[in-house]
Amino acid sequence: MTEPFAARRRRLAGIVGDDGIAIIPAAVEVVRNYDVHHEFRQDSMFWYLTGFHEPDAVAVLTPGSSEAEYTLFVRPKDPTQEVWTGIRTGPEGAKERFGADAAYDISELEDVLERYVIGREVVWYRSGDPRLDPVVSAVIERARAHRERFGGPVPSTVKDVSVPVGEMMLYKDAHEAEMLRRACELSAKGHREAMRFARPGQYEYQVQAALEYYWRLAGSPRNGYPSIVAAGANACILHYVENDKQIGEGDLILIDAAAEVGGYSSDITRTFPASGRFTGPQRAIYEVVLAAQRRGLELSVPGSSTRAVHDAATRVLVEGMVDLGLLPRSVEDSLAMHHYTEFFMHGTSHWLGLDVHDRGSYRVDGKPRPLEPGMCFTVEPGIYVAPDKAEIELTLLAYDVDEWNERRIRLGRKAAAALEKEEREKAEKIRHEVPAGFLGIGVRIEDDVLITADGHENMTLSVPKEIDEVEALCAEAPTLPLA
Ligand SMILES: [Mn+2]
Repeated sequence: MTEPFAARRRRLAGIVGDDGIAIIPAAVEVVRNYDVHHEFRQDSMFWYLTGFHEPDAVAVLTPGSSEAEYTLFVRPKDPTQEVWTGIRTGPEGAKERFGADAAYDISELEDVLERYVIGREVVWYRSGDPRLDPVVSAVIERARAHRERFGGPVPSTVKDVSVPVGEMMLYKDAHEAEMLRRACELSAKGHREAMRFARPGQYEYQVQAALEYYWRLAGSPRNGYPSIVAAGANACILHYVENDKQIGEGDLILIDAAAEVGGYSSDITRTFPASGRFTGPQRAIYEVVLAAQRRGLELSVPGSSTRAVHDAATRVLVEGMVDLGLLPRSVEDSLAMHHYTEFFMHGTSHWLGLDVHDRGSYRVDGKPRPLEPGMCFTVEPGIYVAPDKAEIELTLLAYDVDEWNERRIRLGRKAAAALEKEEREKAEKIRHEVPAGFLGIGVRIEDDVLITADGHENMTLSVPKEIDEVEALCAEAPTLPLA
């Protein structure tokens, strides 16, 4: 299967043009401990353009070149090494099976690049790769020296190639939509089994095993990101991945976990009671988060924006927080003074694709980016009442996030932070007692949507989230044997 990759390279080549060259590195292997590497995961942008799965590779596009418009640099064939670490494609294979016009041993990269950049004015490269940065700099430097002697154009500009590729990646093609759908459906199956399987007394990692068993069995080789299985107050730690605590009788279990299919990740969060029944306070918080999530989904339509989704979901959360006594002031004050960040401290949405937090800009021309068909993102409001929030201090200072962001650009990050601190210190503070029954409750509900011509497709709808449906599924017998 080389066609979707070739089509993407043609589009990027159109942007790079005959006076440019694009250099895109693969991911590198990372040492975990002596003689052992972390599980290898290909760089998403490199994969998007090449479909090539090995580390230590570089893709180069030179549009209009008579020699080769697409070149892959790869690890050489090496029978001794291959016995230890697996079959390598090698340069010949890169041409035959991955559509490269030319392919070289990665050790020839600098020599060949030196030839390739001559006559090209723009180098499309995202700096930050510690192996490749010095190579690209050296090659540009030598091209300048070459021009002084022989004349001709010189690479005078370096542009971030991840900007145009990020724009491309934002609009999912039919193949990508299908992969995402499959990742979502398969991930959903694991979540449904987790609701059946989990019960008090188990360890969080045992529930994790049930989820991941399903994914592997259903054909996903790997998780999209480290699974979060958080019981009780652990749910208030946003990126909790220890997953090693015992599940208590009255705990809610928050699971934020999903599998990858064809490199594409789903991203699902559900929160359900270990005992199978929500308590009163858990139900109260859950209903607020669910209402906020529904509101966010309503706004997940063409012409809207992830900002509009966030603002609308946040308002519903704040109405609930004020109603439940989590916050003392009016809804308008709590919004303007951002008091809700005590309990809701993250965004509602992020792009989703090959990366669980996919590339692509959230704003264009200084404004929230309008949603368009093919865009894929999450809708995931939450409320987290950490156990140490029995009494909170709130600052009576209204501010506009956009204004503060603008100030950060104008003054610089450090000066803006100092000013912010000063304003906060000057402002009046109040103390508020949080109703004790809510302490230690954390709830997040997250679905994945794909924007369509007239609305959206919710790809993770098959995991229940209505309270009675969640309780009904928790009451079902697990299909996996309990420990
Ligand atoms: Mn997410």
